[in-house]
Amino acid sequence: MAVEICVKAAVDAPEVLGDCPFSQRALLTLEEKKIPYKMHLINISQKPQWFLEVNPEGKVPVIKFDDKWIADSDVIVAIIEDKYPNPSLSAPSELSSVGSKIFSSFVTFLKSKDPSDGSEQALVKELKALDEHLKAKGPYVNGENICAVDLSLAPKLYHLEVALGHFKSWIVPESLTRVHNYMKALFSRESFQKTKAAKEHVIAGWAPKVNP
Ligand SMILES: N[C@@H](CCC(=O)N[C@@H](CS)C(=O)NCC(=O)O)C(=O)O
Repeated sequence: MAVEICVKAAVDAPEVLGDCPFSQRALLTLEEKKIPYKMHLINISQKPQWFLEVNPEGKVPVIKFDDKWIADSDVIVAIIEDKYPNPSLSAPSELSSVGSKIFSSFVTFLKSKDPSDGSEQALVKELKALDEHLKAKGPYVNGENICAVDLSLAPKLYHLEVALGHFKSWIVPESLTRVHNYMKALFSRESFQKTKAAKEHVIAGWAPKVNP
């Protein structure tokens, strides 16, 4: 029986895949391991009763294994790795912190209305650190092969590119060539193309947070 997974529907089009980076991370893991799955799109502003019954916290993604629904992308990815070890996506534990502050720095900068609050510089600092890491170890975080850290970062970098491009006309500095190549490599993978939210849905998802 195919694995079942609940992911976010687009906020402005509940019949299509939405803009949740944690949902995409779980989908990317399934795709990279070629695990068949059945996807349920959850309208976050009108969660179905059956979904709240299996997952009272109400967050996506949740995945069903052995008749049990499991929440949280960290837990989901660990269980998938355990049950389906090939191809391995695991990486040494010291790599789990690579790029781990990029998403929160991006959100702070995206929401910032004060150009002098240092939020842009804070994001650039995190992206520079990633660039340095990739220079030493790339093209992916753990070298030649894609790993779970990349699959966590990929949707976040996509949101960063789309949302900062749209709301602030901002792009990752050209000097960070390894980050640019990394994003290109991630975004062009078949798994990413199959699981990404369309740009307009990413923008619609962030709009209420940028202009509350
Ligand atoms: N730590 C969770 C975060 C999941 C999460 O925040 N999901 C958001 C969508 S991107 C959600 O379900 N929000 C709906 C809600 O909080 O009601 C994970 O990694 O899975």
